[in-house]
Amino acid sequence: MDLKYTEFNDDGYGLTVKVKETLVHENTPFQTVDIIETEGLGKMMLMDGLVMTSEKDEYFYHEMITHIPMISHKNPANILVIGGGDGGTVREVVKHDCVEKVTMCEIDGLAVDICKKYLPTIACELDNPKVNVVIGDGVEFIKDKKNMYDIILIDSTDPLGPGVGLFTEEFYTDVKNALKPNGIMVAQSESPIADKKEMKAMYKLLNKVFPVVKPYLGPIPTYPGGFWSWAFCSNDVKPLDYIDEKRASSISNTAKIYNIDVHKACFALPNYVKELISD
Ligand code: AG3
Repeated sequence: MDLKYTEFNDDGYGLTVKVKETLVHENTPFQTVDIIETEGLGKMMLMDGLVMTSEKDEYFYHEMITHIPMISHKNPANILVIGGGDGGTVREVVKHDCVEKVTMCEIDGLAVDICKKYLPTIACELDNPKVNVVIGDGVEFIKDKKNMYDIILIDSTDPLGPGVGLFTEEFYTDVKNALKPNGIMVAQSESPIADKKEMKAMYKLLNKVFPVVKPYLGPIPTYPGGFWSWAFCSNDVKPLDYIDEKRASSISNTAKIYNIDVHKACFALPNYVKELISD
């Protein structure tokens, strides 16, 4: 039989992958987690039926969410990842030698265990001694953290299910207060092709909270629309104010996506996206 999986977007089209077999189908207390063995993309992880990551194309997302803010900071030492239970973002963060501590706060402990077992090339740094995995709700975790982190990365699902609380003005305000001076938050901010409504709503809230809010863009073959955005937010740092050239070149030596040209270019926005994110 010819098995296929399609994630449709709201406009009724989507990406289809050929599936060899389903390895995991688990209802955790928070969501459904699937691991499917695909024909061309290795293992793929779905949450509530939405594509989160695949072995063959995960770097498009994980390099962009991580290295753009990390290299825009002079000395990122204390890092917080909210969500990101597959570990891909943490794996990229620890590539920066200046990092002293990474805390990953993920709500779904079972999802982390599944990723460790089935996606070892992605989850491989979760046991690194610099990494502290907290299983809990990021919305609660951040509340009493003040002036603590150099970089905060919001590696969330879509604004649905357990991810909803990570798209509110209250949460963004707590994140802002948890940043140190010169700190940067980057949050995944949906597809400028498939999720225009969600993006507009998210940037409206971010603009209320942070003095600096700039989207950046990149391709992701397996996400809706094939094209994705991240929000670069800060109290005091503008994108491209600073690029740590030494770390940028050492990271780009082994990266598949990241280099200084990509870093500089990703903040260029098509006209309709500029319009979408302005109030
Ligand atoms: N975070 C998921 C981004 C949202 C994807 N949305 C979708 N497929 N509808 C990525 C998790 C990777 N660490």
